[in-house]
Amino acid sequence: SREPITEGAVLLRAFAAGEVRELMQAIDAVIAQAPLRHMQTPGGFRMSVAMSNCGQYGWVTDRRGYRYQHEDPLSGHPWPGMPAAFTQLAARAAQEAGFANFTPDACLVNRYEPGARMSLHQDKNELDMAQPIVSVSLGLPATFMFGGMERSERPRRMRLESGDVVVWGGPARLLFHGVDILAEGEHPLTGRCRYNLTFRCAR
Ligand code: MD5
Ligand code: FE
Repeated sequence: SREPITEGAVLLRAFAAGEVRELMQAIDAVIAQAPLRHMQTPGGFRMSVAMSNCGQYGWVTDRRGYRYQHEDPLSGHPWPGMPAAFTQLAARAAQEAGFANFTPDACLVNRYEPGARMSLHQDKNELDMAQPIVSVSLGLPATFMFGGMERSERPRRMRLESGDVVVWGGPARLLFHGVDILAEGEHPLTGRCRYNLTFRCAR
């Protein structure tokens, strides 16, 4: 089903539900090459979400700031390639939401364990804000929060479950958003974790 969330954002409920096992296998292959790690914010805090990347560019943060880079700072090698199953899913989802020819060059892999969260932020390290971001939720459910163009706006809350895909484009591309503290749980395919894939056009 295609459910509008707010102007520019579309929830494709269970869009990837039939592919969770295959996507998790592809994630395992990516993180075998580029391990999940807790990055540091520019302010010196350790992120509770563990992250890795695949594709031409990867999103990183450390004391020097937020940026995209071609190499994994842990290894000095390029990030693993984007699995075909990822590229195809992202393009199909974007198409469904009205964005033809979406070809992401970056995929951020987020792993939330119980207690992990992501505080309100905007994604604005990408060059072309006309390109949407496609987000795929896998495993344990989470409460996603999205607000307005200013941090002060009180966010709306929405439950995201395994296989749900959200396409954030147009006026929704720069909304403040985050993920509430993940609750305890166990999922048959991901264990005690929620994974989120976010597909972006970085350059
Ligand atoms: C997550 N990740 O569930 C989310 C999914 C991140 C992040 O926020 O930066 O890794 S991406 C949701 C998103 C992307 C771009 C814009 C908006 C939401 N939005 O305008 O609300 O781990
Ligand atoms: Fe974000």
